Amino acid sequence: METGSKDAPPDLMSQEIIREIKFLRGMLEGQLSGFAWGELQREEPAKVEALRHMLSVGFSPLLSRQLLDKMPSGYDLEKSLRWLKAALMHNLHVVKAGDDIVECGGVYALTGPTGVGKTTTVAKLAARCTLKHGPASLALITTDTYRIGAHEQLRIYGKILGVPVYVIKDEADLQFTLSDLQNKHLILIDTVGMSQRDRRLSEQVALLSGAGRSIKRLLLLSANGQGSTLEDVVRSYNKDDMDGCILTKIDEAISIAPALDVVIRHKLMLHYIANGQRVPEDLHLPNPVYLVDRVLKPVQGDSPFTPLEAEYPLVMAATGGLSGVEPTAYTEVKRDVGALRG
Ligand SMILES: Nc1nc2c(ncn2[C@@H]2O[C@H](COP(=O)(O)OP(=O)(O)OP(=O)(O)O)[C@@H](O)[C@H]2O)c(=O)[nH]1
Ligand SMILES: [Mg+2]
Repeated sequence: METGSKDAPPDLMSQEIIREIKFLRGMLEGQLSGFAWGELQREEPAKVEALRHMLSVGFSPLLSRQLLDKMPSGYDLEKSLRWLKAALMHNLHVVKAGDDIVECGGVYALTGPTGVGKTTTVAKLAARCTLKHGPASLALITTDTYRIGAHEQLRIYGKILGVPVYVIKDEADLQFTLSDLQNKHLILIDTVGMSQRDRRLSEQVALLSGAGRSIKRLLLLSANGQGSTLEDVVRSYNKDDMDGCILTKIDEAISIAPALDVVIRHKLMLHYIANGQRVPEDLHLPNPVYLVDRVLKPVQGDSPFTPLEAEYPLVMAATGGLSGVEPTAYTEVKRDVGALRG
């Protein structure tokens, strides 16, 4: 292999050397992962099968590896899949019936990227609340003053339900409106759809955190989104400021693994799932048994995104390797899945 010409300036030469070292390192990691995979396959075939299954349904190599590392040795395939289901359920935090938004009340802002279903979900929640506690128990607020006619969508829902809709312009306006609505059981704030890469996102955060009455923030994640995009959304919306999430468009997702993966790894409390456009029918409290059952169902048909048998070690190598090779993890599954052993 050539390591640059003698005449190349020193900066260019060192860049070339670094590139080659990286290339060699990648090759070495690939080979080591191949060995590790082969060894694991010999010693723990059921673990490898479970790992392959997780990857093939769309879980990230990071979560797959973290869970499989915790799986006790010596299980057969059936037992390992049962353990996997239990571990996923254990790590999926869901709101239980009776503790949900409609029941408990409060002030909730629904945030998230454009078109994820914020306004529709506000309408679904509002309809539920109206049915349960009456229209007087509820108020709707929208911060969407940017786009022409944007608040009309919410106004129409408000009109149908007999619930007032307030359009607020700034922090002071929000504060004033909230203090006027102290007697309401539930206040839902529909926010402007914004790309997670939009710099105005910090303005939105300031608006919501500046208002006096404490506003709980829920992040809406579209279950049909790609794993890395969902990851980017959760990071940009600062998961630590969030009081949980709602998964929308479950009905459109071929696999809900990327969405559940993000929810599990970031320990987001899952409040609801939405599985269609109908208001109010297509909103449900999350059922972990159903979700985990569905997520582990093999993805139908051939997908060009599913690795071939021989490619699994490469996938693991490219994303941090098998056990023994430290992943560049930004989060960890910290809850003790060890409690499930035995
Ligand atoms: N299939 C499906 N469609 C949904 C779901 N939730 C919302 N939608 C549809 O997604 C589209 C966008 O929904 P909106 O509620 O306007 O989304 P939004 O987040 O308010 O959009 P912006 O305000 O533009 O950011 C509409 O056509 C909804 O009917 C769902 O769970 N499943
Ligand atoms: Mg909207």
